[in-house]
Amino acid sequence: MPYSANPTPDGTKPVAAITGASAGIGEATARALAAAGFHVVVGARRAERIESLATEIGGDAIPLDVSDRESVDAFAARLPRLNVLVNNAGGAFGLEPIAESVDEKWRAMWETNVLGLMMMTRACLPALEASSAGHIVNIGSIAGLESYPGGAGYTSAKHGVVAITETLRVELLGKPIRITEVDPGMVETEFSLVRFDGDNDRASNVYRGLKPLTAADIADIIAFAVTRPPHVNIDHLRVTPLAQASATLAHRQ
Ligand code: 8X3
Repeated sequence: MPYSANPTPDGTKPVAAITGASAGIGEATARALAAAGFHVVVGARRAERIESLATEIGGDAIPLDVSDRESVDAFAARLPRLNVLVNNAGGAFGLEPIAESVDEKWRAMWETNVLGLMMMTRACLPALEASSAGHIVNIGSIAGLESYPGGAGYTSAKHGVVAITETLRVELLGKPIRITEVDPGMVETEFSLVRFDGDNDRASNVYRGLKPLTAADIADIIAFAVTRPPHVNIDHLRVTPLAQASATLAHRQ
């Protein structure tokens, strides 16, 4: 990993907080940012997982449910300082057409992907600004740029993330806080297993016959974005496997 965190004025390690860090992109990002010289604070609901990850990378673990305001505020209050916030927590639940929408699944998608991201951002903005070199990285999705059958609960939430990122870009103009959105296509993580409620066959079928991205591929890109010089803002990155041209068009062997 060739990336190196920008130095802080007092020589201490910059702090990065990552939500949804118990697995997948969040976990891989925690490792990548620790390797780049950040002190990493990992948050997720699954406490044992983040505790062992924090021990491994020399960081801290704080239990976090981004859909619960008290949990979000308690997490933010425990951060000593903060340079980078990676809003990664979220996910898709189900693939039903709108005519068969399940209210609880939609509610869960909006609460984690949209409200959770907003509450984390709001709670962390003062510390990010105080750092004089803050950076918010929102993990969106190709589903925030396109729509596909059965995807509306997730695509509408991720379209919301795009709007939030763009709004932050203009609202934060003049403040020392960078804002980046990374929009991955197919990444083989627990994502599809969660979407299909643990159905292994359905989940593995998503990646059948092609080489998907790995969580480490996305973590590498996040590490690149947050280690650019402080005056460089990467607004937006759409990242897919070579074999995926759009949310609905992939080349399979
Ligand atoms: C995951 C990408 O296309 O399954 O964020 O919605 S997709």
